[in-house]
Amino acid sequence: MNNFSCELITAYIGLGSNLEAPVTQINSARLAINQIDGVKELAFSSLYHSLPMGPQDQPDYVNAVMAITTSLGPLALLGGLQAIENAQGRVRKGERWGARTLDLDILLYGNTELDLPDLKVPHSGLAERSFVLYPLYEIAPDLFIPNKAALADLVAKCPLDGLRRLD
Ligand code: ROI
Repeated sequence: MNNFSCELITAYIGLGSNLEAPVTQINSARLAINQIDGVKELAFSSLYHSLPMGPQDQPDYVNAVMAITTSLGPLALLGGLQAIENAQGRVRKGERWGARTLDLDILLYGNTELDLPDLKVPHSGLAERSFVLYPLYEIAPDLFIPNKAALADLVAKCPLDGLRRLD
């Protein structure tokens, strides 16, 4: 690398919402992510309707996955995503796995494996979450999840759990 070029990483972001017009939340987040300096959209999955994982006394979710290229490091990218969550009214309550207007997770950051207090990639819940695996498979069927398996194998082992594409 030199001063005139910088590495571009392909990263995948999971989007989820189950409060305050989830489809609008996801579409607004997509626009906002495209406005982050150093981020460019490569692909965006269909929107999916999913049943809540975790506490069941909350509304169903809308989920999607976005592929980007980025010149940002993983923590700078995380900061940009958290600023969007906050701008879209995310309230961080004590409750684990509660309802939220917008959740933006870095699922994968190139082939990097990270285990930091604020960021674990590949995302730790990925293999068990149909609402992440199926949209990801839609836009990147040949992906290999670092230190895990081929995405296609993870998808084959993961029940749909009520996941369906929105039309
Ligand atoms: N459940 C679904 N279906 N979709 C999500 O995005 C989602 N996000 C979460 C928890 C609360 C674990 N459950 C979810 O953070």
